[in-house]
Amino acid sequence: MGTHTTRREMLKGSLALAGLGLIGLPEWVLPAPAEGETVVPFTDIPANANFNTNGERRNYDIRKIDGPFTPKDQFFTTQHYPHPEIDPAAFRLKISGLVERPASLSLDDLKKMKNSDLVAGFECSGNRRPTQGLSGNGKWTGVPLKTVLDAAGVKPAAREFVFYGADHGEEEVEFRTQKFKVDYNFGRSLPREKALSSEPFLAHSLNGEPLTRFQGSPLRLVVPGWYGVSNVKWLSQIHAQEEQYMGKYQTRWYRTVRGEMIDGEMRYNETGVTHMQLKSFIARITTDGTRYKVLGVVLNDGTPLKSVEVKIDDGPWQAAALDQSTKEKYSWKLFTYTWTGATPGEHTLVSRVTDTTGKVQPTEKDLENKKSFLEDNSQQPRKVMIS
Ligand SMILES: Nc1nc2c(c(=O)[nH]1)N[C@H]1C(S)=C(S)[C@@H](COP(=O)(O)O)O[C@H]1N2
Ligand SMILES: [Mo]
Repeated sequence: MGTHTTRREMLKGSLALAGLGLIGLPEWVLPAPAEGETVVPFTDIPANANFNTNGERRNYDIRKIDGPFTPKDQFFTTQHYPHPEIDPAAFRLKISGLVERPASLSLDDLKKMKNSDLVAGFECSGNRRPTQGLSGNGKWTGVPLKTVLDAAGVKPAAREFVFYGADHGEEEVEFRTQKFKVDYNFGRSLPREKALSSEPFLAHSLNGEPLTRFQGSPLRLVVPGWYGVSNVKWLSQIHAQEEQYMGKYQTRWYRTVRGEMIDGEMRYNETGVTHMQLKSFIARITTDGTRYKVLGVVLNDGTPLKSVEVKIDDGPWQAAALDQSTKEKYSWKLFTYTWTGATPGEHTLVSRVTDTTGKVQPTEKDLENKKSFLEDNSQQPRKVMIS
């Protein structure tokens, strides 16, 4: 089957007609599998692979993407301690430290401030092959962090803002040759410049409904364009301080160890996990028996994209189309590609994304000097069997 058949098929629909001649417009618009279509299994995932889509640790089965937003009961969940249960009526967000007016805010206090919506997708920095299921996209409702901090009056000496979750557990903290057992809260921090920018957001709702316990009810931080770990769930306190915050989940657990060539010297560097690295992956391939539809996901820090491409076996890179339903700056972006002329046998498909600064998604080989597994944004080849 060649391009001609596809053209003729396209002409049958007025939707397709409207798109003719406009390069980059998808030939099919909605990511939901159409009636009569089946998902083509990936042969690089064992049939009995555990996608772990239930329970306290949950993946999102990306093969089920059926629109721009991840449904609340399918959004992935991951955390270090058990999900705490917080009564929204008794909930208070404490604002403490280097502020003029320390506060204790109820959910109603926050809802009375000027609320807005934020579309933001994110992945866990540990998200990787084969399932890529620690990723999702949501429409969050709440208050910009800056609104709350401005109301509290941040003092000039405040350099660092620490965000504590209500979840906690016993931890052994090491200092040189000593070890202390302490009751530890999940905590993350943002530097002053980031905290007081217009972007970080305090969300009480996901896709128009109150946050579920899994997603951090009743309130979480969302730092658009940053890896999931920044998005502190069950947020209970914001503390402004002068010193750098060195908590476990800030400086130790979430860091990347990589060798980098700097002026001809190999330097081993350890950096904190912050903004998302440019990434794309194929989420699902479906067929109606003749043509094959490839659906994929792009995640990054909000830098505009130049292109997404798909390569089949040793063929050339071919342009994929960005779906128009995921255009917001911090949304994940869905892309589509129609694969015609698939021959029987096993095939390898891979996607790569390029942004407008010229950054190209790296291959696995390009990342060989990255020793720790977080921030794996490498191109992911996917195998399918065509019968
Ligand atoms: N309070 C709290 N917030 C947390 C975590 C946690 O362990 N405790 N885990 C972080 C990590 S590592 C990720 S990837 C995201 C996951 O968010 P989700 O469960 O809503 O998908 O939450 C972040 N926020
Ligand atoms: Mo994470």
